Amino acid sequence: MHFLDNGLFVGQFGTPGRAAVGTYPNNNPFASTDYIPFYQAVPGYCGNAMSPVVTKGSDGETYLYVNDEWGYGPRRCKLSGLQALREYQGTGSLGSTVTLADVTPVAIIDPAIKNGSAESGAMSPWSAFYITSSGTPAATQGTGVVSDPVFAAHGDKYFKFKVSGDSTNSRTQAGIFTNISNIDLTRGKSFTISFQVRNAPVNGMQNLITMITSLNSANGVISQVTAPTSPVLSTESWTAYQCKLTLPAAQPGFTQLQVRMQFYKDGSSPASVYEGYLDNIQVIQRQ
Ligand SMILES: [Ca+2]
Repeated sequence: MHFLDNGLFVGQFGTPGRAAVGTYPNNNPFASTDYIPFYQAVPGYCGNAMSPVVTKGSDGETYLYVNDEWGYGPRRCKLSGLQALREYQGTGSLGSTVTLADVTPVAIIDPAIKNGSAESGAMSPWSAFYITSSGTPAATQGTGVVSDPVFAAHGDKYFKFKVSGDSTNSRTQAGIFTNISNIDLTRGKSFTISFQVRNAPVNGMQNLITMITSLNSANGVISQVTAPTSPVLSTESWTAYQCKLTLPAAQPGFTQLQVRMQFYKDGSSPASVYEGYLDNIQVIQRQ
């Protein structure tokens, strides 16, 4: 069975074991004579599946890879047409006409949109920025894209953030941002942001701030929301992190959305250069 993230039942597939192999000849599933048919490979049938992984294919379809303790090992199920699912929502008083609006979640950043996985090999459409508490620019400013298929969390490339410390031993920051226009806020003011993050083994960052800002036509800030909790920065491996940011209801003069990912290090030394790594940024707009 599969569901939308709001709990709505979408569909089900598969073959029950008994339907797959017919009735138990001895009416005893634990007798060896009844046990044997389970070792046949039956389409749609997996027994005791414990490690499902869902992924999106290059054809846009959704695939489920799942183990099968009973039979023939891992298998793949294709969930055809999931990308065509739409959610419609509307409100109205009893007896009135309710007009439904499409509120299907919209991907606005992912590996194929806005270079969310750095796979283009360049920063665009992201821009790097650096901030120090003292206001004196950091001597080293070296954020960019690194190609290393072995190290990258997704694909072959990742974003590497690099900045030297603040001249007064306070906070230094290195971040990237991108501005996105053509966002229809009637489709939702909440944004689910997911990414994979990793810290440098020596002179790592302290943490990462995730920020969504709505802007007007003069690039003035209408509102700004940041992640409520901080991701774990591990030097040993990539950590997958997800948060949901919701803009306030009133968005007067809204023209574009800014997504910002910002590493920082407190108590930094101007003699040190700090590094952190980011990959597989995905932002989904939703109700
Ligand atoms: Ca990548």
